Amino acid sequence: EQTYDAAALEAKWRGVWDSLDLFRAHDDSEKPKKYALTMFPYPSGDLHMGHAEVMALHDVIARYWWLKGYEVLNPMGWDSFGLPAENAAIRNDEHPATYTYGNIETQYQSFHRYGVSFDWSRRFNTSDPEYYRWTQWLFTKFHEKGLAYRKKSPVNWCPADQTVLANEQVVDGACERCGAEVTKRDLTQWYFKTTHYAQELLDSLDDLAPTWPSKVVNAQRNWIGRSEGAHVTFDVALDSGDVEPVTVFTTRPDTLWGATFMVVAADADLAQRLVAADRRQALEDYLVEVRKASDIDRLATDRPKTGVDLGVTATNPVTGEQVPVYASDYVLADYGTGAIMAVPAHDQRDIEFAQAMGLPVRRVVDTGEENPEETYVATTGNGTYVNSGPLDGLDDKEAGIRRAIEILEADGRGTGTVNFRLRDWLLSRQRYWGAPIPIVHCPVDGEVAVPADQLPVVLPDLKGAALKPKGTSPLGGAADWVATTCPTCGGPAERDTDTMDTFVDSSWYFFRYVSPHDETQAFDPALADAWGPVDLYIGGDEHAVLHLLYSRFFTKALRDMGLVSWDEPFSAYLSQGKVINQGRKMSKSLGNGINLGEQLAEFGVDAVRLTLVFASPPEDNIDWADVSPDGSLRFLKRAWRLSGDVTSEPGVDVTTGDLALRKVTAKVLHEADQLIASHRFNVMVARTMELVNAVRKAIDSGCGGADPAVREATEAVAMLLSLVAPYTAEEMWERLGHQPSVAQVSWPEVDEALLVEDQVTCVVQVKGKVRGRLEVAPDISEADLEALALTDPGVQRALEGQAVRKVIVRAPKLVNIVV
Ligand code: ANZ
Repeated sequence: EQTYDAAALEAKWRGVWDSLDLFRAHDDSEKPKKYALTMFPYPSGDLHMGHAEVMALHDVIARYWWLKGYEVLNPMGWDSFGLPAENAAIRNDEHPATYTYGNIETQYQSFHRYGVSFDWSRRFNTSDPEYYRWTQWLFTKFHEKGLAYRKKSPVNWCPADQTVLANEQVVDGACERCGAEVTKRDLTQWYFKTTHYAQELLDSLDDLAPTWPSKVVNAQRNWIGRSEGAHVTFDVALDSGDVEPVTVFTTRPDTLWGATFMVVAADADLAQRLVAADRRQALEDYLVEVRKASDIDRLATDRPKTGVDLGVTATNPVTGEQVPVYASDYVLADYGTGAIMAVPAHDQRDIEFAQAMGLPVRRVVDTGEENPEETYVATTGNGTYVNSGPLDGLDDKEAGIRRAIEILEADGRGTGTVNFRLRDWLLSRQRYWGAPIPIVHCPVDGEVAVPADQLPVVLPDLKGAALKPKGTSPLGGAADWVATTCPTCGGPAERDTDTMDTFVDSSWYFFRYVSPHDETQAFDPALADAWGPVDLYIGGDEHAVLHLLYSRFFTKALRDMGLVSWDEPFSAYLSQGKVINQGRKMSKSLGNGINLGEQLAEFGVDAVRLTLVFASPPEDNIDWADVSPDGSLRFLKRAWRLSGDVTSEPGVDVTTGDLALRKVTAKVLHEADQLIASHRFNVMVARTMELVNAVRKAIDSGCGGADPAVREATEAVAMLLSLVAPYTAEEMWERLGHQPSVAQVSWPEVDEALLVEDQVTCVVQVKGKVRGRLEVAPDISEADLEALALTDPGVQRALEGQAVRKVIVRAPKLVNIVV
């Protein structure tokens, strides 16, 4: 009698699988194609429990598709540029590549051991020159189309890390990484024009909504942030005597009659242009404070309102009134036009500002609530317009907005417009370990893109202290590298010294997988059409907005360049929960981390994978304190033992087998299809466990190991288990007398006849006496059962034409007729 030894199975089958080259995706296959993708890892350290979870879930789908007869593209690689490698290099006085490629090798070994069905022949790293050459090429294409451009703008700046931070990296005014107080800096930076696709990125979300999690769709909708409203122009009388027209964006042009002052963003150029000479110093003093706050702080409603009177007035275009103009930090420089008309009666932030500064409040919509002029609480709902000239008496907000826009458009003081919250993507970084921006700055020709045949622009070899942040890009220190010639005129020129945000690398990697070794193009358009778009993408919540939105933007841009025919990259998206421990996120400080390597050593790959898939629906968190890898291991042994108890030969005629067991097998296989389609992998595992119990019972107490139904059921167990516990499944398959690999079998067609449920007997009573018995399906509906009962001959006789008063139906077992 053999024993189950997880480590031995792993060692045995890994080698066999490698030699069989099971999961290579063939471009020329006749089979229908599927593209399964899971987010590629960042190479910091070894794989952890989070990776283990997502890979286990992802592999269920990929392996299932193979069994269902698809040619499956299931690639893997590394997102290998980025800051941690650079910081480690500075610490250890080495090259970032040392850290990066060392960790990649470690992670590769772990993936390999973990038995995920990746096509390793397509592996690449985004930091390989063979890859970033094409990242750079795409940048030049975007540049050519006007989708990549430079502009000077205030950016969040961490004085300690000496780098630009994205808004999301600023928490309570401090750097997310080091805690230093973040300031603002004006820098010339590269941007991708994501806003060009704002409307389309929003519209396509409707198509994705059925197959993407609603929280991701909603997060993207909010991020894109479409608002309908109007641009309204106020004339501001400057103290120089000139008049400067200032346009505001408002979603409530209907409240213009209540606009009692104007506010401009304190840190916008506009404030500098408008401010009266005797208020300039006050503005400068105020700005020192403003630069310390993050946008998120600035928009917070509970923040005390502060600001500066700019000493000039504006003309309200509908009332003709002169209203004061203020600068404040609650108005953002880069949203709308950076200036607002303040309607304190109906906007809470405006009324708080009015209260703080002693400015007038005028109600123009009577909502029936207490008057904001007295309460200093803004009313924002629908109501009847008052004090609003031509709008007076109207009582519908939408009608009011329409009317106001008509009035403004009639005399050229405003227009209806749509505004988006989405900003262009700031993609340049003053760091070393990224793809260099392939632009040459020439005194004659200006910004010149490096031609395709001169790509890649290879990173100069810098390491250790040369990488230390100093506020300018480390690439600037490589004088020989910076000095170059202009591709257009051949004269002396300088290379751009910024590198690209690593999100650029990951915005197109799923294209590269279709032809990863192509040296002539970024990807083969025909193969992209053949394989793409990705049928199911699995990844974490933290990428709900940035990575997923950037990838969508890239896809639309590439479509418009004629490089691909699809316009959304990921047809379906599944966001998996986290692995936590004892109710808390795993962390060093809590000391509750679970080490993947130790779990694998103790329970084996299959038991860990099974535990992760079985624990919960994929979207939910898994608390490692609540699961039992030990129980998973016991189950795997139980399943494995079945394969030793089957005594019939492979290929035996199963139709002569025990009918009851055959029905259980058919039902489990049938349900598994539906469960996998709806991503309820945990229930699929539960059904597999039920099947194992049924076979065990059949062997021990009924038909015995020779019954063909026992073989049929055990083979089904091996096949189902191959989705989650491939080593055990492969061993079972061999013990059942088959050649490897179970990963290559065809999912059996289920005989419909076996799915028909057995009938149950229903008793029909008339006036409390049994008058009939019906053989019905166990899931018969109450209505069907009632109709059937009333037409039963015995029941008809008992009724003798009496009127039925009531029928009480307890499907499927009882019908009681009252006359
Ligand atoms: C007057 C008004 C009256 C407004 C009212 C609202 C209510 P969303 O929906 O988020 O697009 N606003 C415009 N630009 C701004 C900026 N740069 N910083 C801060 N606030 C700004 O919000 C649009 C509304 O936010 C605009 O409509 C404007 O205030 C304000 F009863 O204009 B409203």
